[in-house]
Amino acid sequence: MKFISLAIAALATATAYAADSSSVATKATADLKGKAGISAQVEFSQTAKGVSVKLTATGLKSGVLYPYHIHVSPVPADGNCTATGGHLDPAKIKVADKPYKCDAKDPAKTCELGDLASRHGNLTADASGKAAVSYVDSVLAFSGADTILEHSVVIHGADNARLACGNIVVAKAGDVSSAAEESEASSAYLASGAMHQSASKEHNSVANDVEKSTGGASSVAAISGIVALVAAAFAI
Ligand SMILES: [Cu+2]
Repeated sequence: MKFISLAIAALATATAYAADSSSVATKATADLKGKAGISAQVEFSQTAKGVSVKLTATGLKSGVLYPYHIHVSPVPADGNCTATGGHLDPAKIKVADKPYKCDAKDPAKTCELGDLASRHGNLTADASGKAAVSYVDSVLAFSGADTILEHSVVIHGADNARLACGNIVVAKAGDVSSAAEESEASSAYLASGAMHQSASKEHNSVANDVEKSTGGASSVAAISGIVALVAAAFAI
């Protein structure tokens, strides 16, 4: 019974595959811009251990620490980063009457959900002003109270000024390389190169995801595998 409803959900989603796959999204991107000359791209993708985050930024100054977070509100059309509000914190970890100290070893209880910098370190640039970070975060999600969708990413300067921001949007098929490829890639730059692979390669990536899901990955991955299969069937 459960399988049938899953299959129906997958069919319904596959029908609307190109238009809106947000109900079972497992990949998202954010394109950050700002007036300070800093730009950044972030890829989020669901893995069995959490959400993989890959960020590359340019236009930074080396020797400066740049905090960055997921903020509650989307960036408006005018690009005003201040309008993104505060950090994403659905569990209300940062209450006014206690000092906030994010312990990366206990993120669910001590860290604002959006406080990526406190869990994974501030961004720092090389001599050419580039930064690249890649990690799997155990508390971010693609659905439910802890979803990252419909929110935004903001990079701050050392003075906390908001230097660049962009919305987290569901990735179209092929925008983000598969989790399997990501874990094998030796650097974020390699991974971003893999983003621009051919259509036939993308189908291989989908096959990898399905294999993973049958190997006992989360139900989200399983649903995405079914959707991918059905979508592939539609494409043929
Ligand atoms: Cu912030």
